[in-house]
Amino acid sequence: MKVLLYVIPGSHPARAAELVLRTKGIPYKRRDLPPVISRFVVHRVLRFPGDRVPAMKVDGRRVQGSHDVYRELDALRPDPPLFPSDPELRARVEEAERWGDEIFQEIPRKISWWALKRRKADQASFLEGYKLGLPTRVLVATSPPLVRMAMRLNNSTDAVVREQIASIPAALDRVDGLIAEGVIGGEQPNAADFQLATTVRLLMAFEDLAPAIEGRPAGALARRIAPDAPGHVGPAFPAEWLAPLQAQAAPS
Ligand SMILES: N[C@@H](CCC(=O)N[C@@H](CS)C(=O)NCC(=O)O)C(=O)O
Repeated sequence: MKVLLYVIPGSHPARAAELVLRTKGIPYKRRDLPPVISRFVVHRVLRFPGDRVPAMKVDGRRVQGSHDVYRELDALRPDPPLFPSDPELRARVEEAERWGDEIFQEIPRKISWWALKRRKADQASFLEGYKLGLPTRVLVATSPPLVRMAMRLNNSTDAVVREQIASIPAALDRVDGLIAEGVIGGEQPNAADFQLATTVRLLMAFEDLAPAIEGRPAGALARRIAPDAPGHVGPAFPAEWLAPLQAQAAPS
């Protein structure tokens, strides 16, 4: 069986797909693509139905999007399973996974382009370990048009980024709640663990956000599931945008 996984550097759902492949012990090859250009390559050149990563070929068969990738990998190698056998718990895991896929994932996606535009040198930290065919310093030096385009494609406006940051405390509460209820955080990670922990892990790459996450169950889970995530972004956001996080972190 030949598995090819298409990713872009720093992509949290792509990282999650890779972690699932490793957990299941499925041999795979990774193909690294530059962001934005990846959309054209994935859809037009590689002929996937959509234009995003994770995208995967299994013996030439195309599977795209974390939802479908997880289920494909679970069918290919059922052990260890990505979903609990108890139907009620499975439904809760699937609900958490869907929230991660559709809502929670968007937070770091939208804020990262905004921050990396302002902290150009930090882009290099996301490229570690990826092969894009050009030296990192060349990729970083030539990044501005790509970053501007990524901001447009992801709607990373000031207002949206501020709103996304303000939504982080409630999102982390939800992750902590899922851990407390035993939906995620068990000994054997399930689909929602991979989906949510990789998003929390990417948020922890931001110096502005890490203090509000470290020390929470969500932070510990993220470090356990995705210990070696690349990326580091120094202070980037205006203090007033971060106020909702500080309000929550402060002792009552
Ligand atoms: N919810 C989808 C999201 C896929 C997605 O948006 N992937 C991003 C990377 S995190 C992408 O392909 N972006 C291309 C780009 O920004 O140019 C999933 O988990 O599969």
